[in-house]
Amino acid sequence: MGDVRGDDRNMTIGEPETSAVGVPGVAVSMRYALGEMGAARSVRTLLRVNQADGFDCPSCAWGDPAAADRKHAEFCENGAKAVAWEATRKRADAAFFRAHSVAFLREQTGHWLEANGRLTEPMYLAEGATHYRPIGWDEALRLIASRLRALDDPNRAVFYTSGRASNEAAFAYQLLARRLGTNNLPDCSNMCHESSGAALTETIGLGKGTVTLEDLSEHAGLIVVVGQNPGTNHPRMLAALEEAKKRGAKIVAVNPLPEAGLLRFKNPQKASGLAGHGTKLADRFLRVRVNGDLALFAGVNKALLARDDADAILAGGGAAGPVLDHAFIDAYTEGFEAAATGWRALDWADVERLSGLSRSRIEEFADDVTAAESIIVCWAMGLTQHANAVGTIREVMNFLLLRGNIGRPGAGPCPVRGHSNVQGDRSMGVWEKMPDAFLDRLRDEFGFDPPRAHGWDVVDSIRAMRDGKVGVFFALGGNFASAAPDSEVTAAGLRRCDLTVHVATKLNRSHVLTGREALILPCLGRTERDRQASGEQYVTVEDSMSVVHASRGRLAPASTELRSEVAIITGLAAELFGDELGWSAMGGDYSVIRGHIANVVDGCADYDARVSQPGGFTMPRPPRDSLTFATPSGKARFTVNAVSAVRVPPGHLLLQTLRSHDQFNTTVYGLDDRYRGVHGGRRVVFVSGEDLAERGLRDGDLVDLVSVWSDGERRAPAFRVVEYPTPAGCAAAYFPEANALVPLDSTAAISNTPTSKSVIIRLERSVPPAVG
Ligand SMILES: Nc1nc2c(c(=O)[nH]1)N[C@H]1C(S)=C(S)[C@@H](COP(=O)(O)OP(=O)(O)OC[C@H]3O[C@@H](n4cnc5c(=O)[nH]c(N)nc54)[C@H](O)[C@@H]3O)O[C@H]1N2
Ligand SMILES: Nc1nc2c(c(=O)[nH]1)N[C@H]1C(S)=C(S)[C@@H](COP(=O)(O)OP(=O)(O)OC[C@H]3O[C@@H](n4cnc5c(=O)[nH]c(N)nc54)[C@H](O)[C@@H]3O)O[C@H]1N2
Ligand SMILES: [Mo]
Repeated sequence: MGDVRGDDRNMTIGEPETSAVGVPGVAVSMRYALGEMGAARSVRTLLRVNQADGFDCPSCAWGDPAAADRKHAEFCENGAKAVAWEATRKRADAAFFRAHSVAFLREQTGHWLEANGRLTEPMYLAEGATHYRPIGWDEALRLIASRLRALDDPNRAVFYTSGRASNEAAFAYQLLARRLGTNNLPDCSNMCHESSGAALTETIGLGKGTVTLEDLSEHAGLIVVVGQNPGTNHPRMLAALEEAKKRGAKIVAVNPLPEAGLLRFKNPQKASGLAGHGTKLADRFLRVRVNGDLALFAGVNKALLARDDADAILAGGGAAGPVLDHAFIDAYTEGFEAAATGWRALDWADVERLSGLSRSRIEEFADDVTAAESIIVCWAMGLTQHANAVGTIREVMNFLLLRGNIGRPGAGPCPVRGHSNVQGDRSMGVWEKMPDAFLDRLRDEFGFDPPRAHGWDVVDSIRAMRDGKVGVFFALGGNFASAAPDSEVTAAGLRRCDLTVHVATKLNRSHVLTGREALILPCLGRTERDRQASGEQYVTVEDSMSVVHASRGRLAPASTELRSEVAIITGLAAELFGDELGWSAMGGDYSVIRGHIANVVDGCADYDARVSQPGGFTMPRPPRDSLTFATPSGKARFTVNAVSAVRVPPGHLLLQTLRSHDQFNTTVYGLDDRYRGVHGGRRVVFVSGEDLAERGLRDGDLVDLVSVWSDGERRAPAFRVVEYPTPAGCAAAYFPEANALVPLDSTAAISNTPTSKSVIIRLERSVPPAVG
């Protein structure tokens, strides 16, 4: 495949940077925007990003400041790249598909495929054909409907969602799938924050975060940033961290890598950020081993408990010590004693070995904790994509509960979401196992019985494809082939389907790893005007802080043939089911969908009126709003999490796969990872000097990465070694180049999330191809 060959002929490696953003960031975003959009269009478009009357940035899910506090330019370098990527003037039109066979396209890199620009009209690949050819919308929708109708079981259809779909599109989409009779609604969240949702639902009865932007910038005494690289993936978060620092909050960063964005920040929105050294961010940097976080948090919890026990003795006769919030624990939680027994029995030697941190470092962290009135823990993929991810996040919740850090200002869990509307898609019912209460309301609203059996998530969908159980694979956005684990198994699975359909803005690898027949349906992006029967439409989205608000595109669509995601879904549904549920009214006027959302989705009463307020409204979060927990007992739960970490056989390394600064997931904007000193290439593996010396390898050598798993080995050839300050025994390489190494069956307990941050590999010197 194209991504195996790579595009790295001119790669250079320099020193990693020690601060994020500042002038280079702004200059880079403008250069990229100008290249894709031209000057006037760049300025006009970028000024609309995240404004109350503008569109929601299609990049990450970070929250927006209150409407009155928004800056003139409320976007970051990487948001600007995402906007320019969508608003580009380049086109992959019918002539492009005439010129290039699918076989040729399959050989190109993902970077090359997307760089051809926006898709312009529906394209169809007939069985046995070598090229995609144009097809009319009516014919395309009729074809999909006929293939869906022909399935002997609706569960032979799979409906994937990527997290960019609006709430209106997501709601209509899940309705279509359930009306058809299946809960096969895998989404990108299965590979992302599923572990967070599982741990939070179990411990606090709500599968998402509880903090607001103001909690971070204005109230928290201590902010712990774990397994997250905000300088690249949530750059606007740095502004909130900077504000927190200014008023005296402390920041602790927990990461195997000294990421530039965790160390210092130069604010591009301020004159002082354009010169000078910027703000120091992390007060303490804990260089944890990959997958060492469960041990670290169990260790700090043990330390806190020991201090509390000691205080109790000093106070004489069992009086409660001040270290733990016993009043909170007694009133609002259950399970404390069992958890405490576990911490007392925990051996410091195990904590040190598994976390890679000394006891004294962890005791220092405990000092930060006891000094802080209120604590927020932020985390992302560094915690969620491990075998023990759910246990790790439960232990983070133990950490917060011990001092009552929830349900008050400046305190609580903050899983920082990825895709701009991934949280909203879940709220709207895109999930293979929505609870019965939701399905009951769906039944009452629409008068049909939704299926109750749980559907397939991403990993189970791939297994089903592999086993020939999927007839139709339909994707609302995303790039399933490149984002999913075990690239070759996933590719083979897609090719076993009868029909693959992709609603997309740009060409990607998933569109060229096709079923027997395939369709590409080009849609409007966030930045574009959306006009339907009742006039101009807006859509709604939910950010990481549970704020729901409107998003309005203003640009002329990339092609007159594009349809909105809502129009495509409601059009297909009308073709499939006729108009019994009012599909054409929904497609013609999105407020009709919002009316249904109000009746079906929890916390959305009066939805249409509330989202049209500037800044929107916040979804209910009972743990924060009223210290109520929707657990079986009504209390927040302490859990017992046996300390563990992946066992790495001698001579092997634990590989994490991560994002460079120049990509949005599988979309590669460019070949630089500026903050880590990598320029002009992506096939690199970061390894510590100790591990290189042990293997007789040097920076610049070419190695194959070989992953080992019970079902055999997987190989990703020809990566350039980069000596890097990662802990000994750990390595890193970029997603999606390294996805071929992630075994399909290597998933997190409970959440079934692929273990993209815990892949056991060894390095083998690459054998240069024989010259012939
Ligand atoms: N520009 C841009 N923005 C994005 C994205 C993008 O690709 N580009 N993607 C979006 C999406 S969908 C998501 S989910 C988020 C992802 O946001 P992140 O989670 O920040 O993304 P990753 O690059 O996967 O980075 C993971 C971080 O975790 C660290 N890490 C790895 N393993 C461990 C571990 O075992 N323990 C600890 N403590 N740390 C570890 C890595 O060193 C790295 O700093 O970003 C969103 N925003
Ligand atoms: N090894 C490894 N694998 C990972 C991860 C990792 O850290 N390591 N991270 C995982 C995570 S956190 C996630 S969220 C997934 C991401 O998985 P996906 O969401 O499936 O992948 P993306 O790369 O975000 O999808 C990009 C494609 O979306 C389409 N697109 C863009 N905008 C729109 C739009 O407005 N509408 C429509 N219909 N299509 C649009 C474009 O065609 C583009 O090519 O990957 C996961 N995979
Ligand atoms: Mo994600």
